[in-house]
Amino acid sequence: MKDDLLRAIEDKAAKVVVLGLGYVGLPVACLFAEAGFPVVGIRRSQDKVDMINQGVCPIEGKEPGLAELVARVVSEGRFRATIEYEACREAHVVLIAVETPVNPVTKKPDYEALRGALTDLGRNLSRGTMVVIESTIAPGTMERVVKPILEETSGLRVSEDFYLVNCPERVMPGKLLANIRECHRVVGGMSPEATGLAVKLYQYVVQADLDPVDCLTAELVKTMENAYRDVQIAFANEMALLCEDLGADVWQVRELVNKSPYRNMHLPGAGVGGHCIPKDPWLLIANAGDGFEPRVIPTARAVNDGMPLHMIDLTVKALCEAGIEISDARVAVLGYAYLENSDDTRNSPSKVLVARLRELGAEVVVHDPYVPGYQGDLQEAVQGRDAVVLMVAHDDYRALDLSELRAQVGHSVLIDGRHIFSAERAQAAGWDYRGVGRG
Ligand code: SAJ
Repeated sequence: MKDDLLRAIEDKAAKVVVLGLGYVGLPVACLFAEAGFPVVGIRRSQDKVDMINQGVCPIEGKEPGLAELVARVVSEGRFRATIEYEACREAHVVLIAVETPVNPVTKKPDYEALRGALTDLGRNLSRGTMVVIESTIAPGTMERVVKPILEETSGLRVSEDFYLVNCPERVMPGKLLANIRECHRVVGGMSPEATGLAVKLYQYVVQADLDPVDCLTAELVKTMENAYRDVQIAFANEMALLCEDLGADVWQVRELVNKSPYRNMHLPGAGVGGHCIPKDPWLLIANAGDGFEPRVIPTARAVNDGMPLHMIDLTVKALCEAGIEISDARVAVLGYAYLENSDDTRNSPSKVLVARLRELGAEVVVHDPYVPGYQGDLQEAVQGRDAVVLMVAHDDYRALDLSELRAQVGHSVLIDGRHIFSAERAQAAGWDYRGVGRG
């Protein structure tokens, strides 16, 4: 079994099927097709499948090279999409790249999409196939969820009849293709044979390290690397709140702290959004038993989730000092994406801020040069406003003429959630400037 698969991989004859053609699955499918493998992508929505089969990339936003690559591999007949799982029957390799969100209330993994993909695959799984989970999953999921579903629905035994591997993706919006090619990856097989076969396969698209490990280690690496970042950001945010309380400037303190060797204090800000940092810490601790009490991870999440609400506090306080009740205020929010110079709004802190401002009765206008629906004229957006709240460090906002902007607004409250304006310059331009981390 192993020799057949190894030969198929080495000859690039291995039929590769990718389940889930989103921002993870589509790029990796195209890269394997570009490498010379015959690739079939499976996605549940027929309209997206039709788009792809016409050589059109359904992913929004700036993804250098992706649209061209989709068009090329489709036109060369190396890649096609379908909604039919039967394509898995002839597959040598099946990559699974479906979403794995966490329940917003329980913070437990929501594996509905993963279970669905595994069940449909299991019914079409042939002996000798290698199954690779690229989705981010809680440590222990391969053993407790993936393996049982595949064995039960296929009647096959893992490591005897088919190979099973966890090879977590490290994609980033805006760098989907580059990250797949250039980021190191862990390759965690259910057996050393599986790990070896997966390393052999991924060498055709990954130009960085492919580190062979076991499944649990692979699951831990991916979720821990993002939890690490979340905790680092939470520390910076807590220091911002401390400096505000003590009347100091966290930005000056941070710069000097980072002059100390081996320090890398992250950036405080208006909140932590995106498709992975807010989610992966919860996946990391999801399967921990009673013997483990998570404290740092939940606390860091609470600190970061609290930052949009802190922006509300800064805004309400400043307006109150100007004699304006929040329920009567007219507020302009600059930035709706979760990240600078991006159109991605997943888990954006701005969503929390805007909803809360409206709950408090404020009349809110949102502007964002990247997000469809919010791209109007900035000067108009701030016209007559009592407060301007900066949530995202888009380059467009960094370049703003604060004097010109001041002339547009009614009252002069400016809340800087990303430290992109100089307090001195803002005050010189007539703004009542308040910034995260500036007491
Ligand atoms: N943020 C801060 N302070 C910081 C850094 C980020 O408040 O110092 C905020 C951002 O504004 C954003 C959120 O956190 O709202 C996430 O920002 P991010 O830079 O982590 O960007 P992401 O979410 O795209 O994270 C991805 C992750 N990559 C993968 O999952 C493969 C993350 O692991 C990377 O570290 C990150 O990109 C990166 O380094 O750019």
